[in-house]
Amino acid sequence: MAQSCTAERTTIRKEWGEMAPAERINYTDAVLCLSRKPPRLPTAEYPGVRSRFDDFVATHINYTLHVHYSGLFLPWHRRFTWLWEKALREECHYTGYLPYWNWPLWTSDLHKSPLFDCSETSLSGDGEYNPGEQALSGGNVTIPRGSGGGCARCGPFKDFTTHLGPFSRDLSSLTEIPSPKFDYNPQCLNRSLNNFVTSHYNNATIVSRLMASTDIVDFQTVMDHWPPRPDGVLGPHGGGHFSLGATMQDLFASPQDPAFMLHHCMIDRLWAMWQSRDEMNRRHALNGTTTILNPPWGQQVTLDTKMEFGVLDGPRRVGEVMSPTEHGLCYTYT
Ligand SMILES: [Cu+2]
Repeated sequence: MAQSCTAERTTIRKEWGEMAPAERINYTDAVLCLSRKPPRLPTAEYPGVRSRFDDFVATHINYTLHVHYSGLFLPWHRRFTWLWEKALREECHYTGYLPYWNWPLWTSDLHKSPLFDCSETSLSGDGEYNPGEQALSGGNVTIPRGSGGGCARCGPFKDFTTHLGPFSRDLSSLTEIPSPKFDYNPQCLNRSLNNFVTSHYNNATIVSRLMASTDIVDFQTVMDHWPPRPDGVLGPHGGGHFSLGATMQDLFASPQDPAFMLHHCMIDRLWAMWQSRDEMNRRHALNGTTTILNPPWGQQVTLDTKMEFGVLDGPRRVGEVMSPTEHGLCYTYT
């Protein structure tokens, strides 16, 4: 039985920019450390999994078709990011807690943000300019190209190699994990900072609208589909993914961008804040199924729905993660 989460024991997750330079380096060092540790997943079944870092990527790939655009999105990623924080601390000497990317602070220019300014205390920055990168128009999204499009060549992740993906962006009629599944495909970290995307989808107005959501259906709609017109199919969740480049845009393999966990930490923060403003109606509010895009035949998520985490953790009931201060979780946000 876990110790109860008292006020003194509650850990505080901070915004990247409010962490001291040494704390940020402690974080990126720990991420690099995980990328050098051996994996727990078997290489025979998972040829592309070469490190402990890749255990997290492959686990995300494994459950992608259940935990996105579904009723499991918020609960599953809450536990996933918490397991990441735990691994950094227990396996790689990280002494802090998971930082978050507070989007509206840096929408005017990602290149100048402490997250992506390419300094030694950043998460690396833009990629090299790739003249071949095109504007994106797929489905209902049309967004101009970003400013990079090639490999990140500065900052802590300048030599970082990703091993999994890339996956196609076409989500239609996916019923199983598509190729390249878990194939080994070494690539550099691709970045293409996109101020158009972040300023349209991650601004303060959208965050306020998200926090003003009247119920969980509304909250999820804003998160993934706001603004509703004319090209509002991204929402702040998709906005964070599409403002960083190809690695982060990959629905399956996006945890390979070191900014992934900070983006999802912000999503978790906003969900936690929104939940705490109306305990009665929001603490246990769920909506959706256990299948991507909530098909009519999907199974509705309840507090008793089991979530899987592969080699990272045992199965967890959704009800175990509805609060960041219960069932072994014990954190809050600045
Ligand atoms: Cu995800």
